[in-house]
Amino acid sequence: MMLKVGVVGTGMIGQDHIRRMTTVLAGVEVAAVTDVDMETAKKVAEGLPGATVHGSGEDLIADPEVEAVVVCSWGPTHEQYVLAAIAAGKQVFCEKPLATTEQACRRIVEAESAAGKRLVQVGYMRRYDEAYRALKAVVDSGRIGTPLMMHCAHRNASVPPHYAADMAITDTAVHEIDMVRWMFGEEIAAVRVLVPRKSRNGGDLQDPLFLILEMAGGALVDVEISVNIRYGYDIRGEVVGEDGTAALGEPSPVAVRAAHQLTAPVPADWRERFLRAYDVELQEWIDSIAGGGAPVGPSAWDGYAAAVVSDAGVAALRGGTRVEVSLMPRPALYEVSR
Ligand code: NAD
Ligand code: ISE
Repeated sequence: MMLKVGVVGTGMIGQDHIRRMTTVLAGVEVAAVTDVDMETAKKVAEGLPGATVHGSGEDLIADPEVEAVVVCSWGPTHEQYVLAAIAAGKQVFCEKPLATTEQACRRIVEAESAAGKRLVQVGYMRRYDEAYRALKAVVDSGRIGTPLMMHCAHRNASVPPHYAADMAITDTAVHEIDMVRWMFGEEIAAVRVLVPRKSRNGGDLQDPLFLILEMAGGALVDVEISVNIRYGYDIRGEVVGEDGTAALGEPSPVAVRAAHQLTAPVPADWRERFLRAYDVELQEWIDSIAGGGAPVGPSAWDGYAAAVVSDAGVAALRGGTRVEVSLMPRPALYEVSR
């Protein structure tokens, strides 16, 4: 049985997910694509024999050949496609963020709750990364005692020209916002954002930023966001517990000692660093929904909670103050998520 998927947005991650669905993963076929940039969509479809190129995301979602939808367009456009997929009763994997505002995510949560079954999964792939899973296993085992703090760094070598000021929080830090909710198994209660001296590499962006997330249980998480660090794509995380610490290992499988130097490659970007995590994430999604099942990965509720925290982060950045996070009551549909 092949699950027939339609992809909305054929940019960087859309093309990367199409590559993995056509050459790496099992049980899936890309049956349709669309993009507001029709030239790109048509070019991508040339490598997909039999795939239909649709003029809009809505047409693609309505196509009876399309059984499930993968949304890889820009964040502010996610809501319309996720809502259309829910209305059509089709499963939808939406790249992060679920949507770029709390209100948009709330509308998605409400629509899915009204449908009465899980139809949405959000692309928070750290939960599928081998290193993050190993780190969580240590934390959950109790070996380092109760976690007190976590130090995180999220460094991009560079970002594209359309990357706007708030995206350091809504598009980049949002990964750590989701990850710590999952890692600690609790919500984030408040956010502060500290602003260091500006990097000369960041143009008009306030880069880097330093977030402090207060967990509901009292632990503190700091997150360095650097989006023009130049030297590579570097993702770090260390949990400090009462009795020990545990950190993500170095991603490179090799370290070379030569000519009085110790060197190891640093990934170029997210595609390289999280290559396997994206594979596992999408394969698990495909396997969970094939044959009419429900997804078990990050839910619309997780997408909503992350958006509320990132909204609070943006307010904290603009106002220079500590901003508390207030979530709506969690609908019954999501009681078992996370
Ligand atoms: P991109 O700019 O390379 O591609 C986005 C594509 O969407 C473009 O081709 C654009 O023309 C298209 N598009 C824009 N509006 C559209 C609309 N209304 N309908 C259809 N297509 C539309 O960006 P990207 O880096 O591929 O990012 C896309 C999404 O994936 C973003 O939400 C981003 O946050 C997310 N992303 C996730 C990860 C991850 O690590 N999980 C990594 C990169 C990007
Ligand atoms: C991008 O959208 C991603 O999701 C990447 O994982 C992240 O590192 C980058 O900062 C975002 O812009």
